[in-house]
Amino acid sequence: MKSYISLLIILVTLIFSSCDSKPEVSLDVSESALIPFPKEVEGLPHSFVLDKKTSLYIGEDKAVYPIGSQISKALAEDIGTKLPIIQKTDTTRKNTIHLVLTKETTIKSPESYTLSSNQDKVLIMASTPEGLYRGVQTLLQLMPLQSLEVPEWEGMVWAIPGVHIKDEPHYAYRGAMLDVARHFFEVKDVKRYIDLLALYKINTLHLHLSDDQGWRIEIKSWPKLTEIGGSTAVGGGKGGFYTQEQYKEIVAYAAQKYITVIPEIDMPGHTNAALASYPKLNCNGKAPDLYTGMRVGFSSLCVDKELTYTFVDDVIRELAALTPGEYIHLGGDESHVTSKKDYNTFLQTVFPIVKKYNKKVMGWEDIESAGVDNTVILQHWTNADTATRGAKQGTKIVLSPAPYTYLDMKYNDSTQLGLTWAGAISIEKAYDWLPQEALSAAFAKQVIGIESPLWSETVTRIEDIEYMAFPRIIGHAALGWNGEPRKEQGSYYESLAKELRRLDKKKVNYKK
Ligand code: TNX
Repeated sequence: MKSYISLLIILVTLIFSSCDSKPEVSLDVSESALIPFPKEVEGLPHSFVLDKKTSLYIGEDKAVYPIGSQISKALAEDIGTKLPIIQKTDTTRKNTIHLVLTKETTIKSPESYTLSSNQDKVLIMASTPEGLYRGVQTLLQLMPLQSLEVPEWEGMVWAIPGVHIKDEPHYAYRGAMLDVARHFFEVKDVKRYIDLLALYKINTLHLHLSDDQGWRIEIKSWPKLTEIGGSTAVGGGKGGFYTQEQYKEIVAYAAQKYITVIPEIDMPGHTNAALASYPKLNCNGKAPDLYTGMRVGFSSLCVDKELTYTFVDDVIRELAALTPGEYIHLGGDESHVTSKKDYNTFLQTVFPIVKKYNKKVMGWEDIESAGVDNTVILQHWTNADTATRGAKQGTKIVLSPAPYTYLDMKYNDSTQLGLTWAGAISIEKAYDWLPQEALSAAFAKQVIGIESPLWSETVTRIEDIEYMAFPRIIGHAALGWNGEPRKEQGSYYESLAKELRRLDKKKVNYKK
């Protein structure tokens, strides 16, 4: 009995001393760089202090486990130790971080979440794993860049400011497009881009998989597309392509970050690489040479040949099987050598093929002339009248107006990389525009979001991607989440200035 009592005394002392060992910290949330800025943020007086005994409660839903292990890993980079993951819900415990799936949320978007933190715990709640994932990105942005010195406690701590956040996106579609056709990028580079996009709650990656200069996705029924069509790039480099296995790996990697991949096979124009791979696809039966220049608008599939549609059917069938997302992007831009009549006939034959494989059509605004409906997403890039004609037919619209969103445009005259046809795009210009004014107000409801295209004529390495994309794409992500630039004096730019330190830590080659 006596020994039990002394054991109890020892235990109680231990518990108290471990409580004592937590210092009080009051970090102000305004010190954090929150981008996109959440819809509602209220600062609370007491911060949550992480230590070696902090644990992560993630509930029993299996879908949440990968999110838990991603946070644990991300925090480990700072605090040097991985939080233990507990597959239970018990929000009564102190010194805990919780991911809680709940049906009781009043907010409707699948990406909405709430995040509260105080001295006892951090609680992220959402009605979907996706919402939890977006909330986790906010939590990571609340972590200070360095551990804090707490003098009265004599030591360094990692803390998260006390806060109550309620958040949801304005636009459901927030995308990035990467052109892997003009220059090819390895799987690891695409993954690195995905990692960076996810930090800003971007949820769609559109891969431009084929163009005049290269065919980048293995199609098993037409192997020469990659063997020949994938063998070079702009400037005559070595090219490359994704095997279907590698492509699935990209899709799965993106899915862990709740990013949907939309594959694009551009047609009927931008098809020289395919035409060079198979003489029989050409109207005259002769294959053109591979093309390594930068011109656009000179190639077309042969609209009158039956084989063209067998080809397109095979490509879409194989691509649809690799695509968990709803949409396949058919390109459709700049078909300057296809007559308008042929262009429309071609697309009217191809739209039903996409439908047959249970996918929906996305295309550049140009495709509206073929007749489009409310299942179609039109991507507006250069001609508001064309996009408006599509919107009148009921389509959804994604905004990629070139003068604001084209990441391949130079920042200014002295930018080494990039093109100039849509004008220079400074960091400010990328952010300071009103998506709801891109088309007439009558169609504002059909606008589902914003996408930032990065064409790769001049971009050859991941460092170049990072340079052209960052930090402009952060502005696009914020615009897409908030719906408009935040008017509060300096607020976005102040956050961005802090955020750049986080990009430094991640060794991102952003534009200074
Ligand atoms: C226009 S945008 C294109 C691309 C080029 C890009 C260069 C669009 C639908 N077509 O083929 O790569 O300009 O900025």
